[in-house]
Amino acid sequence: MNANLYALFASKFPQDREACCIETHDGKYYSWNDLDRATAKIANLLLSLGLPPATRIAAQVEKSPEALMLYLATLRAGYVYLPLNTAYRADEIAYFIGNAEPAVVVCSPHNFGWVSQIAFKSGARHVFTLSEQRNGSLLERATHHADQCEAAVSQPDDLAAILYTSGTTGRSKGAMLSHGNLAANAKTLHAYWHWQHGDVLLHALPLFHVHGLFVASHGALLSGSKMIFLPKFDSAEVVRRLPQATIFMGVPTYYVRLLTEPAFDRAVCANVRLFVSGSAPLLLDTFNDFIERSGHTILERYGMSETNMLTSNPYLGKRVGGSVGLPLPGVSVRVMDEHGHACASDEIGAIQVKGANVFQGYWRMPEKTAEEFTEDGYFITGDVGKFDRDGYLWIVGRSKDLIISGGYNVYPKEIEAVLDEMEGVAESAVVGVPHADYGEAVLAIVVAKPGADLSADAMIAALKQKIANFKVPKHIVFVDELPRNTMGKVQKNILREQYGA
Ligand code: MLC
Ligand code: AMP
Repeated sequence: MNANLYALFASKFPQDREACCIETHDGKYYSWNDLDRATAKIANLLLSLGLPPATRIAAQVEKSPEALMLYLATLRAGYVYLPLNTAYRADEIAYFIGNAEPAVVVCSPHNFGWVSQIAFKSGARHVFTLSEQRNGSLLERATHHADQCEAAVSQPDDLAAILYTSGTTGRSKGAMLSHGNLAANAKTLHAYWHWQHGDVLLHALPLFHVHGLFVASHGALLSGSKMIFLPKFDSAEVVRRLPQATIFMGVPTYYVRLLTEPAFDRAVCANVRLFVSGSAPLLLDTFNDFIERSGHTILERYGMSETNMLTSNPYLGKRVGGSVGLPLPGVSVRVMDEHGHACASDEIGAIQVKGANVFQGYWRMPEKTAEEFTEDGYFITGDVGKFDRDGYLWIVGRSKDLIISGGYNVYPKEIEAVLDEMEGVAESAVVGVPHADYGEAVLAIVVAKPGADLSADAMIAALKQKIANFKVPKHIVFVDELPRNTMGKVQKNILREQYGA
């Protein structure tokens, strides 16, 4: 049997292929036939390039139906999709492209100059452009290709996508996800969240992370449901569109912002059957305020780039605020103490997971991959938590040094390295502090070199040229020295306490 993920989706398209598959914020309609034909054309264009199997197709493009089609076409042609956050700057893109060595890079027309330079230098053979307004060389070239294309024959372990993510240390690592990994999770969530034909997904998430690209889109594709595509999250626009939707998904910041909209009330949500939150902790206050305002209990779930979704509060049973719910069917989740024994209920330990959803390893990093798995094949998530007596999982912290700001991951080490290279900086420490809107915000604590005259504003402006905006510290504090323990390690807990407010 063909394990190709596109073939799976195509087998679930609704009978009425002229029905609406995607509606955009500015009133464009795409039918299932449109989706099928356009992905065939793009897949045929990719196939015409004579690329070897498992070639990476990298994309740093604004959100649009065509951006989703590029992903689906890559699957259909049997290549490997590498989505990149649109906020990334030149140094970041150079790292990902240099590391993944894609043969094809697709970028926004206005970034063509610098992206193509990086791409060709790294050995890419083709650079296409795609704008959110449906133009650019990708579609111009694809137009000349046939609108039918048999999905490539894929094995379950064949790679479908590489997502760059965290790393407890050092630079980002490419998590390799196979057709089998993605299909297993998509099918599980389809059943667990009761996706059905006739659902309408209000899609406001970006298309370059697990949440928006896989969890949200795969659910709609597997159930033949329509998506309403917003180019980005805008709380007023979501309130305007929610009456037409049955499902909405977002990071906690989306829910915090929806609650600030005066027009957000029960009537707006009358048609919605499911609100899903994930990617970062949902505060209990937000969970409770949302029930009061909308009459809906948000379903919180937990996942990672390396694993897709791991746990979920139940669709029909009790949704517990503050908990990430129960292990999904087919996913084994355990909490282990430092001696490698399973923790008892309510005992805190390391969260480890196993299942058909768990990735194939980090791209070209076999040692790193080996380090992150236990001898009996469990992936060590780097999250710390506990199971309660009812079997619900609670995440209480992270053993990895990671800040999650508005659902985006920021690695303190990466920001510290950039800060430490700046003129006049002796050393720095970057921590996450509570933030009402983003959940956590990035704060930098900097020690200046003797005689250096540093300005926080100038440093922030300089950082914005070098790294993605969401990684740039919201504040920089100057100190004479950083607190250290007897081993000489910076005590970040002290900094978090001191500057958290
Ligand atoms: C934007 N900015 C952020 C930010 N997003 N700063 C910190 N954290 C963020 N998340 C910057 C902007 O660049 C801008 O900088 C300034 O903050 C104000 O912008 P904004 O108008 O507030 O930003 P906005 O465009 O509204 O974006 C905020 C957001 C967005 C929350 C809507 O970040 C978002 O959509 N986040 C979702 C991320 C996501 O999909 N995560 C899923 C990961 S998958 P300046 O300097 O220009 O003013 C995963 C696995 C799983 O984790 O389990 O799901
Ligand atoms: P990423 O590597 O971007 O996929 O981020 C995955 C990380 O996000 C996980 O390891 C968790 O730390 C965090 N995360 C995802 N969902 C939740 C959630 N519901 N609650 C708390 N943390 C979450």
